[in-house]
Amino acid sequence: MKAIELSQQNLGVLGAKLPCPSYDRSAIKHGIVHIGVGGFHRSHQAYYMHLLLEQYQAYNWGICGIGLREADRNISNVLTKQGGMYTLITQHPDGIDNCEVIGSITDFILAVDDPKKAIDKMAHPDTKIVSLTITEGGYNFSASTGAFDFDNPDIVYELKYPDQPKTVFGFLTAALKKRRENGLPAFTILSCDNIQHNGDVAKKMVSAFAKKQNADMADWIEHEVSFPNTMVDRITPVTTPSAMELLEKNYNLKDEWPVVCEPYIQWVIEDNFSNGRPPLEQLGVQFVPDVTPYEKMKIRLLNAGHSVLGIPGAIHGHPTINSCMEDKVFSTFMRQFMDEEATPILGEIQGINLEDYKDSLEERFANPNIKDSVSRICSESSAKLPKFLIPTIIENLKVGGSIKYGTFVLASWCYYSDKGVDLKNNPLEIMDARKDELHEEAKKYSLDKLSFLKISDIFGGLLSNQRFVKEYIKMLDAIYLNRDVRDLMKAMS
Ligand code: CS2
Repeated sequence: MKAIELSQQNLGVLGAKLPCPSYDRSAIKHGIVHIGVGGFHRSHQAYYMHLLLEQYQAYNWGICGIGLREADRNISNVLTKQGGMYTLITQHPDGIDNCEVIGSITDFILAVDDPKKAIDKMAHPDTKIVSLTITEGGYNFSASTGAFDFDNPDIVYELKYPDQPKTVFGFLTAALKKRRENGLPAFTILSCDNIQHNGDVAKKMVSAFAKKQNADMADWIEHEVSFPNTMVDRITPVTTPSAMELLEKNYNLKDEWPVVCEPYIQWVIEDNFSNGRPPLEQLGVQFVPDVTPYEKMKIRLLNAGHSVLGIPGAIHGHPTINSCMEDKVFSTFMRQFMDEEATPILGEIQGINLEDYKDSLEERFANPNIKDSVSRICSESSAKLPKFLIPTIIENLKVGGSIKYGTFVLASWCYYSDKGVDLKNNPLEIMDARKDELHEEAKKYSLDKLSFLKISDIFGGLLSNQRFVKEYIKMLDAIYLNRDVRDLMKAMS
């Protein structure tokens, strides 16, 4: 039997097989324009908006997706073909998969093809929020100084030609300018990336760009645009062909790009919006005056915990995070990192029992049904580690705390970047915008043990800290000598 394609027209037939949107999708207005529609946006924010539409008829809060890069062409094609819809497959630890069709995204604009259309959409009176998942690396700042990178060629270009934007900064400022000219209120810029103080960082970067472009506009942005800080959480592995096969087998449904995720979901947001917001508190989203403790806890435990497993895990040959967790040596090492290095720095977090939180992270990481690849976790480590792990090491150095687990992960990362193969000589799937540079520096190990650490915008001042350097060299030598990180991790616990 020919599989049924996911489309508005087929929802009637599909609705008999699995939950599908019951709201009138043609009545949805785009209160939200989202830049960076990847798996995470679709398992998290778009899912929340879908629930608001289902349960609270929030017709003003539908989503129009925007892709800024050529690399977004695939998602653009699939979503356009499927009327913005996709299936969300929630994978429970007991092996049960819940599948439902999500309908909150109803349009998609590929800005590389039509920048004006994207600007007009953001400048439309219905748009109240422009939200972002542009990854940790998308904010265009130097990891060590935090300053906006004006040397980026795309930034140079769009500063010269403001009506031909390329990056998120050019698009946001062009759209805000248009709103101002049209007498419309500014939209909120809602960052949903894993960066501590993501709203403050977004504000700092947008303002730096705007100041250079047009001081008067920068002033308007300063006063009119709000940038709430947020903490977002839902583990969302890369979609593999098995997800498509599952839908075809169980529902005779052909979805070209479903999303898989864990059951857990959390969103904490500072209640500071320029132009209204959806009633997300109805769904358990937490609105708080200050998101700092939550984001710090999540980034320093969950995201760092992932890297602590993922980098040595890749070298050892564990394919997924759950396979790392099945290996007692890895799970013990990760928990010790959390207990001895991350927790003392976090201190007390009001209203949260950190022991329970860490226990729940262990359970989530161990979900055998999720199969979150270590290659996804290690991807873009050059942007992630300066936010997830290095600050914990720096803060421990300041107070004389333990640094051995964190340092071991950085030394493993050098080895990983140098060798590019696992213990059995299988090539590692390394995805990092700075992959070549990392490899070049790492492979100088036999000539200069500190070469990797000299990439100063990643490692900041670590190179000048004697205690750190001593520990790092000791670990690096042990890893190069022994090759199997697992033996060393076992000896450390
Ligand atoms: C992961 C995150 O990218 C990573 O390294 O730690 O994608 C993580 O799965 C999410 O932040 C979970 O909310």
